[in-house]
Amino acid sequence: MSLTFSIIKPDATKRNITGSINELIEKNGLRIIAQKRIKLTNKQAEQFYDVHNDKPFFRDLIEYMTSEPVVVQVLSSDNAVKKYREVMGATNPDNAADGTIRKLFALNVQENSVHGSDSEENAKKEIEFFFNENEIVG
Ligand code: IDP
Ligand code: MG
Repeated sequence: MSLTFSIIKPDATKRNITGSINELIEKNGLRIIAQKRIKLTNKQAEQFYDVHNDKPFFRDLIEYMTSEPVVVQVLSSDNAVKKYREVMGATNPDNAADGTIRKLFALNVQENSVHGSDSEENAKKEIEFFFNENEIVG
C-alpha cells in the first residue's frame, strides 16, 4: 500500500459535491485514511503551489484556492499516486477521459475540482504539509 495527497478544490466545495467526488475515489479502490475541511491562507496556497510561481496563472490560482474551503485528504491504495492521477483525469477537463473526476465535475482548466500529488516524493511532502502523523488512520 502507498499514499497520495488529495485536495477537493473550492469549485467543488462551493457546489456541495464533495460526497460525489469521495464516492468516485472509493469506487476506484482508493481509501480515504485522513480528511479535513479547511480554508487555505494565502501563505499556505502560495507555499503549496510554489512550483508554479512563475506561471501566468499563478495569482489567479492562489485567489481561487483561497476563495472557498477545501477538503484535504490522504488516500491509500496500491500505486496510490499513479492510480489517483488516473482517477482524476487530465488537468484540462476537455482532455480528461470519460468517467474521471475532472471529466464529470470540473468546470474549466483552473476550476478542475481536485488536486493529486504527481510523484511519491511530492506526496510525502504534501501530506506532511497538512497532516500530523496522528491524524492519519489507515
Ligand atoms: P495538475 O493539478 O493536473 O497537477 P498543474 O499543471 O500542476 O496541474 O497545475 C496546478 C493547477 O493550476 C491546476 O490543477 C489548475 O487548477 C491550475 N492551472 C494549471 N494550468 C492552468 C492554466 O493553463 N490556466 C489556469 N489555471 C491552470
Ligand atoms: Mg500538479
